[in-house]
Amino acid sequence: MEGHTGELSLAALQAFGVEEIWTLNGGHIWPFYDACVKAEVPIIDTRHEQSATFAAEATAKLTRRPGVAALTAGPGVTNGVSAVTTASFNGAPLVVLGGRAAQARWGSGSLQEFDHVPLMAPITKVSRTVTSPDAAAKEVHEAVAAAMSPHRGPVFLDFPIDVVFASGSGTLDDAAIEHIEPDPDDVARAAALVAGAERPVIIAGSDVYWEHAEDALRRCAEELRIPVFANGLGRGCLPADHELAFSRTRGMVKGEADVVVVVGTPLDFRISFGRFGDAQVVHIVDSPEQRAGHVQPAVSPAGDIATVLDGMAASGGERRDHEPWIAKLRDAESAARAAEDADLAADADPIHPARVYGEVRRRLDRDAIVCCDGGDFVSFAGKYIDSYQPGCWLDPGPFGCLGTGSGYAMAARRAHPDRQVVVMFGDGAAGFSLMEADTLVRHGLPVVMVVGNNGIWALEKHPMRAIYGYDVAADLQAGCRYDDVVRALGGAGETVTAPSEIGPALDRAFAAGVPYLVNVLTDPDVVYPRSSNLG
Ligand SMILES: Cc1ncc(C[n+]2csc(CCOP(=O)(O)OP(=O)(O)O)c2C)c(N)n1
Ligand SMILES: [Mg+2]
Repeated sequence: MEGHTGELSLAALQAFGVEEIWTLNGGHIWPFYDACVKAEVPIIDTRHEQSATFAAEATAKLTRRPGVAALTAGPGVTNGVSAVTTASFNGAPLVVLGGRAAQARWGSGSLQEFDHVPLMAPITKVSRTVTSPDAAAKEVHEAVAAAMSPHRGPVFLDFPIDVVFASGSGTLDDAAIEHIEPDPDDVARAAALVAGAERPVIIAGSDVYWEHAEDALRRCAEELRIPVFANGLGRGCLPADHELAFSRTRGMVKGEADVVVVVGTPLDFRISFGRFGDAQVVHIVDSPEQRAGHVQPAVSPAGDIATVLDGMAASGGERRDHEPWIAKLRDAESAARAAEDADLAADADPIHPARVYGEVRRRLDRDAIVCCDGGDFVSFAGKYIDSYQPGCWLDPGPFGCLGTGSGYAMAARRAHPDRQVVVMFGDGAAGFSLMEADTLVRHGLPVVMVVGNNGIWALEKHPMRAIYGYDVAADLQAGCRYDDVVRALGGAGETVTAPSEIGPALDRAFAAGVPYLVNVLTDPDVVYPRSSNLG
C-alpha cells in the first residue's frame, strides 16, 4: 500500500471498521482530511475538540468499534484531554490522531510545538509519535488493536507535520485483538460460591457490553436464577422488564445478599467500593489488571467475560433455591416503583424535575438512546430511565466529566439515524457544549435536548449549603433561554414553565426534524436524595 501518511493511517483504521472521523480544523492534520475525502469517509467537524473527542468516544460506545478523533497540534490535543480521560475510565476504544510540530525543527520553537506524548501516557494504552510515513499503517494498526483488546481504552498517536504530509508505503498484517482465556479453576470457584448462595445477586457493568457478553449474562442469570443489577453500559444488557432485572432495590444488596457477583465493572464508589456487608464477592474482570487492589474478593476470574458467565451457567450440580429471595426483591422493587408515581406525575409549580422524566419516559421507544450530562437532574435520569437494549444508555461514567452531552448525542444520531436520541442536560452542564447545536444543524443531526433548568449548579449548591450554611459560585441565570441559543444556531426549541406543557413540547421536539431544545424551568429547591456526594 502506497500513499501519504494520512492515507496509510486511514487504511489501518478502516481495517477495524472505522466509518467516520470527528475533528476541528487545523493545518497539522489536513492529510487525514485528504485521505477521508478521497476514501469518502465522513468528516464531522465540531466547535470544540472536547466535543469531537467525546463524540468519538461515544461512537465507540454505540458501535463497539473504534471511535476516531483527529485533533490539531498543541491546543487541539490538549482540549481533548478530559474526553480521553473519560474514555480511559470507561474502557472505551477511542483513537486520537494528533497533529504535531515538525520533527526536523523540533526544539526551535515552531508554532504549537509541544510534546503531547507524556501528557497522554497516563490516560492511554499507547501514546507515541509516528516518526516516518512507512511506520504509519503498522503503528496505527497496532494502536487500534491495543485499544480494542481487553481491558479496552484510548490510544494516542501524534504525527509531526513533516511526517504526516510525506508519502511512503505500508502493510497491514498481524495486529490482532487479544483474547484472554480465564482460568477454569477460578470459574469453578465462582460457580461453587454461587451454588452455595441463598441470596445471590449479579451487578453487571460496562465490560459486559464491551465484551459482547449480554447473551451470556442472560443465560447465566436465567440458568442460575440470579437477580441482576446494572450500571454504566451494563444497563440494558438484560432488558429492564426482564423478570430478573432490578434497579430500585440496590440498597438491599448490602445487608441482605450473601454472594455478590460483580461483573465487568470496577469495585468503585458506584458500588460501595466492593464492600457489601458480610456478602462474599466474586469479581469477574476482562483482564488481570482490572482486579481490585483495595479489597480482596473471594475469587476474581479474569478473561473473556462470556466464557466465565457461560462456564458458571454450565456448572450444574446442586443449587439452593433462590425463588424466595427473588420474590422478596420483586415485591420491594414493585413497591419502590409504585412510590415513584407521585413524583413522576407531580403537578407542582415550579416543575418537579421528576415530572420531566414522567413525560420523557412514556414517549421513549425501547431502543431510544438517552444521553445524560449534568448533576442532580441527570441523577433522576439514572433512577427513572429504564434501558431495554444494550448500548442505549450513555452516561459520562466514573470520571464524572460535565460536557459530554452534545458530543455523545451527535454520535448517537450518526450511529442510529432511525432511533430516538435524547440528551438530558442540567443547565450548568449544557453550557459546556451548547454551541455544538451549530454542529448538529450543519451536519443534519436532529436530536432532542431537554434542559432541566433550575438556575443553579444544584449538585454543588445544596451540599455546600448543608456543610457551610451558605453557598458561593453555585448560581446560574434563572430562567435562561437556552432554547434561544439553539434557535439562533438554526435549530428550534421552546421554554416550558407548566407541568402540563412538558409533554406537548416533547412531542414537537421529536417531530421537529431539527435539533430541538426543550428548556424546562424546574424547581431549584428540589434536592436529589443521595447518601454521599464526593464518595
Ligand atoms: C467538568 C466538570 N466540572 C465540574 C464538575 C463538578 N460538578 C458536578 S455536578 C455539578 C453541577 C451540575 O449542575 P447542572 O448541570 O445545572 O445540574 P443540576 O445539579 O443543577 O441538576 C458540578 C459543577 C464536574 N463534575 N465536571
Ligand atoms: Mg442546574
